[in-house]
Amino acid sequence: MAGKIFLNGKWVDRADAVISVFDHGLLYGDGVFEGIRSYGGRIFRLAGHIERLYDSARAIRLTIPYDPAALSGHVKASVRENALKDAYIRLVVTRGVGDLGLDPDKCPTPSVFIIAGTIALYPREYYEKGLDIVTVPTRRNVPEALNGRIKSLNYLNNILAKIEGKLAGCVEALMLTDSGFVCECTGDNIFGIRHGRLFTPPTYLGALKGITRDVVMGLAGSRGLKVEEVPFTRHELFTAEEVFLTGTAAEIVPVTKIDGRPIGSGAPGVHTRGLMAEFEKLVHREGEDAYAV
Ligand code: PXG
Repeated sequence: MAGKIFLNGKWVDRADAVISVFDHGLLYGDGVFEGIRSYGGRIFRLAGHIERLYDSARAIRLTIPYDPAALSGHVKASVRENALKDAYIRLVVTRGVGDLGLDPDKCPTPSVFIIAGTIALYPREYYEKGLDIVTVPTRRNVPEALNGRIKSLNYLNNILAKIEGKLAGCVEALMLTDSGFVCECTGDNIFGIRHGRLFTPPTYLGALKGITRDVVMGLAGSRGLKVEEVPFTRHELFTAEEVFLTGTAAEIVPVTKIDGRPIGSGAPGVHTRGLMAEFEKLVHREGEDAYAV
């Protein structure tokens, strides 16, 4: 086949992978997406990502013009087309081309594209020493305005927080809810550990229901940790024994300082390191083989 990027049913070269300036994904951020990884040619939690994409689309009344099985097939093909083993896959569905008004009903055909590339891994140092993060002034969108469970193309809320975090010299930023509870980071979920409890904000506060978050909650039991989804404030993080972030790109990354307060001993904790090791094993054991057709 000629190309490497899936665009509306065709495989095209990078240079030909172009979208109209009238696409509402660009004009209004009207669309949904997933960031997916493959390890050794196996796509990790593909079914979970596909399900979340269809849920996001349903919530914004966007009809994806493929059934989930066909779309999963195209995601697998994107890995093969690019002869990749360890890949980062971006799957995007936009409202499609319309006019210069908001009305989504003027967009007859959604645009669908899949980019499979190599993953830019975070520096090793982040995993060995842990991240220093900061709470930023920009609050997470209130779910009543734009539910964080919808993985939409509207990332300006997160980008503003990212800018503020970087201005403060940090690679990740902690976002609070409107009422001051811990919500999540700009592209990662957050967890704390204390007295055998693993706690993370409930998604109803506006956090994304992360795929990696779900995996970690599943692994916690084997380490004797009791999982709790509860609202909490920064104080619970400052006084936690361990804190870490989860995301498809970051996987599990320890946090060792928040707003100038060292977390626990100031080094990645025993449970965090244990979960990182379990996660590493799991991603190589599980996953749908992109090359089995
Ligand atoms: N919260 C938010 C707001 C996210 O965007 C996660 C949590 C983690 O979810 P998963 O399902 O990946 O465990 C995300 C992840 C990036 C990047 O470059 C990350 C995400 C999206 C786009 C880019 O780090 N989403």
